Amino acid sequence: MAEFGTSKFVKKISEITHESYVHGWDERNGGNVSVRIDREDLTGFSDLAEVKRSFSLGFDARPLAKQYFLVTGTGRYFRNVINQPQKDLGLVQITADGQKADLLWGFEDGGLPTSEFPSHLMTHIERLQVDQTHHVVMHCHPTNIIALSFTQELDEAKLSRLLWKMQAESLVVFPEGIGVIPYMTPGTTKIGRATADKMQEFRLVIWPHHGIFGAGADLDETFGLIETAEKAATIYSQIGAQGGKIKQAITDDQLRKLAKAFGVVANPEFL
Ligand code: 2HA
Ligand code: ZN
Repeated sequence: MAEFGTSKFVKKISEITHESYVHGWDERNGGNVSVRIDREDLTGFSDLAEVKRSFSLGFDARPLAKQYFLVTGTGRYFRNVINQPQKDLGLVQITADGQKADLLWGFEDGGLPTSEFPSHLMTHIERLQVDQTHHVVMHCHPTNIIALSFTQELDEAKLSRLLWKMQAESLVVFPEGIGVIPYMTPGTTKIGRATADKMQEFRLVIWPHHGIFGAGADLDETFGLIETAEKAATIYSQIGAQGGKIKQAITDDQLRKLAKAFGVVANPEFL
């Protein structure tokens, strides 16, 4: 394992990318993560005074002007981040005019932020409107969620209810349900806009035939959110593997009791 310096964010993002890889959700360069870091939490990054390079963002990120993001690099492999975080991660600051990102640390061998950086930043903008504690956006390729996007209708109510009913945990962890966008070409501002629009209502958004986007307060919470949805989808796959016949299931009434017991409000459009 590499020396992480003293930033707790570099250590944590390295651990989470490795875990996601081990789960099988980040083949090759699949997946990307960004963490918004508050100014007072920048301790542990050496020498932030100098702008090393600048990247054009391709959209107006003015709502995030001056904000700092630790982000994975385009083309980089999640399985490697833990061994070379200074190459595969970069700390950038959005410029005052919202047009560019200034590199302050990392990407030491010439790297650039993930191709999905527009989707990440647009999502950060929307999540901040809903919840100021939100700092993390994570994208990866969880196998069973992707499989669902082939076998199920791309309908938010139906997908949310299916995932809620696969285990008692789902409704408690994502009571608002799960969003879904139509299939689109990745790495574009168009898919970024569609994802961010869904993030006004949801913290999880399925990219059909591709993967998932999750958002949350910190890396543990965001990864846990994706893990919970993928666990539910895995149970659905296993039910299929066991013959697909459901003898007994969680009822709507049981979901309502669950929500009440855990003090969460289930999306009233879905339940
Ligand atoms: O970072 O997963 O969607 C590679 C991808 C693009
Ligand atoms: Zn992807």
